[in-house]
Amino acid sequence: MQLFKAVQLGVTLTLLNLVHARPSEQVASRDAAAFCSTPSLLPNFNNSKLPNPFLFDDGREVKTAADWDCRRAQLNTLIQSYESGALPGPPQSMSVHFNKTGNATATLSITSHHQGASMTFAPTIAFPSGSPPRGGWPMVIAYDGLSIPVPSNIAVMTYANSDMAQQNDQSSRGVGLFYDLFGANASASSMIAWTWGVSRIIDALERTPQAHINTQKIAVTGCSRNGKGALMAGAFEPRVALTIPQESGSGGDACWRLSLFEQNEGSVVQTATEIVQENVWFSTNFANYVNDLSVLPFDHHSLAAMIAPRPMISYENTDFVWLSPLSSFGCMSAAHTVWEALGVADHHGFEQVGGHPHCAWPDSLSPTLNAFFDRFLLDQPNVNTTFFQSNMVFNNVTWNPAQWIDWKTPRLH
Ligand code: MCU
Repeated sequence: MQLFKAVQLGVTLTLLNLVHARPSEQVASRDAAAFCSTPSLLPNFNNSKLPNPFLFDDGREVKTAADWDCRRAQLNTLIQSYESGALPGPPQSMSVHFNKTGNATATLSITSHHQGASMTFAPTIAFPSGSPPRGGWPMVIAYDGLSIPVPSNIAVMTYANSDMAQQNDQSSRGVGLFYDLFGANASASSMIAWTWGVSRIIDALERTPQAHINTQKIAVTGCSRNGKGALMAGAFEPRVALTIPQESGSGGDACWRLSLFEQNEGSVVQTATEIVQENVWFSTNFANYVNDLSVLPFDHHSLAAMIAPRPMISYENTDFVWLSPLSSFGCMSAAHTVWEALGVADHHGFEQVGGHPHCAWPDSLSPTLNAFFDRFLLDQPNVNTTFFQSNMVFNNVTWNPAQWIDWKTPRLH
């Protein structure tokens, strides 16, 4: 665990050309496409509070659920441009081999070919025992291994995301299988490169019926740095049915602006200025904005809200100040307004407790997790999933929603 890792000094931040990204969401008509389009950068944007998720870039209000689909498409473009780097589409061609390696284990070997380059990654699957339900097994994709308990009737895929895009330190920039395919100078940060891999896994499973995985019932999880990644995958890949970031902290379910506030109030938390020096989770371009967060036309409440109305529950640990616990609580409170607006507040959960090591699972949280699995992966629609609570005593820092959230939650349904 490197939670208290010292800030690395003297790192040169290379400023690359701005990316020109496109939304991956499908837009119904040409009119809708124009309505949802956005410049990739908004040079006049300035807001020290959390940006109102219910405003389009030109100031129009988000009024319907369809409007939210458009707003999501705008956020998709903006977040790629400012923060994550560009998320490519599928490769020119892909071949898939499903290999049973034991009674209840298999590998899904995925080879991508793109512009003369090729690359293979092969996540493993552990299957439940017995025969699959109609439609196939639900499945959890676990970034770099599992750190939450998963019910025995859900398959678990282990996805070696750190092989897809390394995340050791600054020397990991452009290193990993993703960059073997797209080139070391691809603007994609490691986190969006991992997202690309999740999308290819789902593509591969969609064309591999003999794997008996239900591609409508796929969850993504990871802890800490991998929790940041799980959140981004849920935000950018609409086929992810359930997103479960665990102790993702700053860069995950925390907001940049709130983490800076928490630091200014005297806590030693991870901030955007630190994170771009520590690792390659975000694009080189993001370093252009970390010293004046007001210019970001989104924050991570917007990233999380891209998941809405699909379900998400995030878990945080109050014992580790570095995770910026107030920021996560405030950020998810702000994101929650979008699920509320869409009439599905119980699709968004947040639990923040202490008393356990980083990325260890306290049994006390299992009922909330099982409820999300039961309802959204195991077809039990009536299970209660209203969970939103924090045990945090925010020391000297005060969470004052009115200071950060200046919007009224509309009704979009
Ligand atoms: C919470 O995730 C990260 C954190 O952002 C880093 O600053 C720290 O070095 O590592 C954490 C982590 O991934 O721990 C396993």
